[in-house]
Amino acid sequence: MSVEIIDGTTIANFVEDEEAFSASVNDLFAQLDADKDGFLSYKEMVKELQRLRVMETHFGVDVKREPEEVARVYESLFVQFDHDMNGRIDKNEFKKETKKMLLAMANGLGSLPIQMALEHDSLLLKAVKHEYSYGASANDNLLANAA
Ligand SMILES: [Ca+2]
Ligand SMILES: [Ca+2]
Repeated sequence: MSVEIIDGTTIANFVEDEEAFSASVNDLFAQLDADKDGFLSYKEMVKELQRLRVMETHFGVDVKREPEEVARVYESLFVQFDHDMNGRIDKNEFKKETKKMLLAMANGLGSLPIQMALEHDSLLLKAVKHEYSYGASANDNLLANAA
């Protein structure tokens, strides 16, 4: 876990960098695909949703929910990912929906930076690191131009 400053631009830049974004999403997909069959089952997805604590926190405040309610939300999220409704999520579906969710989050954040506690392997932390490396290479270019 690390605390980072993040804003909408950081996320949007990361998502729009096709190469960096694809690599990160593929990593995450491989991590979640516990039985390595190339698809995410409902069970595999629920694990990730639980890890992200989608339902347990609301702006960092713990909220008690009924188990039935949690299950309903997980199911509706799963269906949202499962575009062709075949009961499993393939890499394309996962990437498309993750992109959509991150862009929605970027829009929500706008240009107002907020402080967020990010897990070490989360996509958002990768977005922050992506910005660092992008900033670093931009500086290199400036130095190269100045020389
Ligand atoms: Ca699987
Ligand atoms: Ca599917």
